[in-house]
Amino acid sequence: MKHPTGEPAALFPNLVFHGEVSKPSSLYRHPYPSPELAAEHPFVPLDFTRLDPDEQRERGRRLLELMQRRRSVRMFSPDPVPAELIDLAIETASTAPSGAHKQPWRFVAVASAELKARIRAAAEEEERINYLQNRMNAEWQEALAPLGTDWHKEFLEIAPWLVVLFEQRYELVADTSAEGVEGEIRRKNYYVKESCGIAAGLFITALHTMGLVTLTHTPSPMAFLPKVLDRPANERPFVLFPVGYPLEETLVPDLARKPLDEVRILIE
Ligand code: IYR
Repeated sequence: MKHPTGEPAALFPNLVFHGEVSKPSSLYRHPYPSPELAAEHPFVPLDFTRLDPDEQRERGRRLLELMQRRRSVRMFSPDPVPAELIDLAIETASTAPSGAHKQPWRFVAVASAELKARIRAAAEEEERINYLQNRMNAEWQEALAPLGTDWHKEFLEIAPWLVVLFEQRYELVADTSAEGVEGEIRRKNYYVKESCGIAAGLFITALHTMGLVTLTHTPSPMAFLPKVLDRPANERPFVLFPVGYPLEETLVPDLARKPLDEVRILIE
């Protein structure tokens, strides 16, 4: 049997699809893309393979089992991580859907000991105020108590990589409005936080898949990051991810995740 996408079934015996594929014309009175749109912006065929139901369940279970073992880590080993793995995670993150496909993110990956030291010093200066001078109110500090965080951020110097995800609040594009005009104009980005949040999730998933650990760290406020990393005015720090391996015998808080019933309401 030949797969509906044309993939030879023999190569992927467990991917064989046994059902019927609906033809768009039988279901939709308004085709997408419309012929007018397709004439102006040519579309390409979707690269998609329907999986066998057993295969779907198996993949879903395996991913869940893998992700259930992900933990945020605060005790990093100084062991090096090749830049190639960081690049793979960033490229995976960059597959995230984004508002109007603007991909409003920039990942700055820092391995420089000098820069990491400056980032640690600046982060600790802010966190000292948060924790010791009560910039975080009592309720907030109480919520954090079981995590045992404090103003010390040694891991920012010890982890082999610090990856800072910047959100691009707008885009700067070359002004080509008239001949001889030079300069840049602002173009809006859309759903920037949502887009960057999804990219961050994919980044974390990619790192975990590769056997690396990270922490979703937001030293607050993060205004020092664009200065230290020399980022343009359209970029704001979104999350700082230390990335590496955990120290031997690392301890993490004994947290449980909400069971399915507490996070899902099923309406059939
Ligand atoms: N930014 C501080 C405080 C902090 C806040 C939250 I919400 C956390 O989940 C963890 C820490 C810090 O990094 O220590």
